[in-house]
Amino acid sequence: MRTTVGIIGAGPAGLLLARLLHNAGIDSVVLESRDRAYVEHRQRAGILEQGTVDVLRAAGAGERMDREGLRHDGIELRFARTRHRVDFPALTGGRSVMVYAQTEICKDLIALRLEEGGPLLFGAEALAVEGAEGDRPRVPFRYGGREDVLECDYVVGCDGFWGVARKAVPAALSRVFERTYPFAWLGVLADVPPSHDELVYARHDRGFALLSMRPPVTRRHPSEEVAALPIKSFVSRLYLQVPAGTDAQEWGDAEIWDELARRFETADDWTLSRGPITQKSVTPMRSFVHEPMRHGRLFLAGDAAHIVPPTGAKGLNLAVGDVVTFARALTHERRTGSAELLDAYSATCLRRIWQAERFSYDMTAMLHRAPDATGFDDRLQLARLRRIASGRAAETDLAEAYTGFSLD
Ligand code: RFL
Ligand code: PHB
Repeated sequence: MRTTVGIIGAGPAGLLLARLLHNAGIDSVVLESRDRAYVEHRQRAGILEQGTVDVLRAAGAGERMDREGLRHDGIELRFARTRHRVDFPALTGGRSVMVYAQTEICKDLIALRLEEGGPLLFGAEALAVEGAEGDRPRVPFRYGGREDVLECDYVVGCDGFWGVARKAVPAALSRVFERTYPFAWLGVLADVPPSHDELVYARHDRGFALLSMRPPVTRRHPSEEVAALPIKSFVSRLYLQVPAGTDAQEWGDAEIWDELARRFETADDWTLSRGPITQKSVTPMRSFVHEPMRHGRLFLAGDAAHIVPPTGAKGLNLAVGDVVTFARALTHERRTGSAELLDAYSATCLRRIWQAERFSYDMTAMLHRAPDATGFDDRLQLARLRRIASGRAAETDLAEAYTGFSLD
């Protein structure tokens, strides 16, 4: 099999890249090791930066997002039983974010890709990337019990943190910058209207908690007589800081709600609405950057090259930034014959990535309680939060970083 751009992985990075290349008239093949249902239902990100929203719209993949997504103009910081709202448009000259789940972006992009005729192969596992230093990199892969080879002009590794692409960069040329954290997030989905209309990031002596949501799902009424009346079911997405290595099944549903209620408690009459928990999972926290993001004709994009702890809601947005940068660079090369943007790919992406690493680390450190935290650490966290709540400079820094750094 032969193509211009071989894309490994059909997460948001690989799927969006295939769409951007298609729009630019460049052919590609996407190899995805899992099946379609798995990719469409893997619960992950929920917050899109303004720039990500603009890119999806311009790519012709924003129609359902614009219909169903929720525009959010702020977040709430909660600490010492007080609440502080950060107003994004007022602090950033009009920017906001969108609540629209990663699962839905993947569904939209998969549908578009299949409509335009693919190729997008599910159940196709890339085994390696070979010949990245030469003109014809190759990706051997296993599909339907057989082994085949994808021959390409370029390979983009969009295969996430556990993929094979990064391993094709020789160890002598790789530099890894990494931090792991002694805590994780227990995440739940619950069939209950969110208890607040914006996200709540809570710092508490017992640990961090986050209240988020998914856009309401519209279902038909089960009874025939009222079938014409659609029912809106509301979905809350909630997270609790737990020790690293926690098994989600150790936590009973009532215990989760009790702990969330404690950590979100305020001095006013705010209350947490409870409902049936439909999904539970634990996410480890990590900061990770692999430099460089290019080796010859192999380019790394998204989680394959970098990971941020989810406190800054940046992972998916970084993946989008990388593939936009690659698609622009390749289009430029096709139009002008100049490889200057492809040559600058790694440095261009890394500037933005390190800003997001910095922000995600700061948010994590400000809001989580480390197991060995002292009273001094607690006081510093509160001082940081109070500085944001009472000073426009610190608050603007948060609002600018949360709504996203420019892609240019
Ligand atoms: P993905 O989504 O991991 O996709 C990689 C794909 O590659 C496939 N693959 C292979 N295919 C073929 N051959 C192989 N050898 C392969 N090896 C792997 C995999 O099956 C998979 O389909 O990476 P991508 O596309 O770079 O996207 C990155 C995002 O998924 C990730 O950064 C975000 O989900 C992070 N994240 C968040 N990001 C945000 O911007 N906003 C958020 O609010 C946010 N919240 C989150 C998050 C991540 C979380 N978890 C679970 C890590 C919340 C959580 C809880
Ligand atoms: C989510 O809704 O899944 C979410 C929101 C904000 C974050 C992380 C995850 O910082």
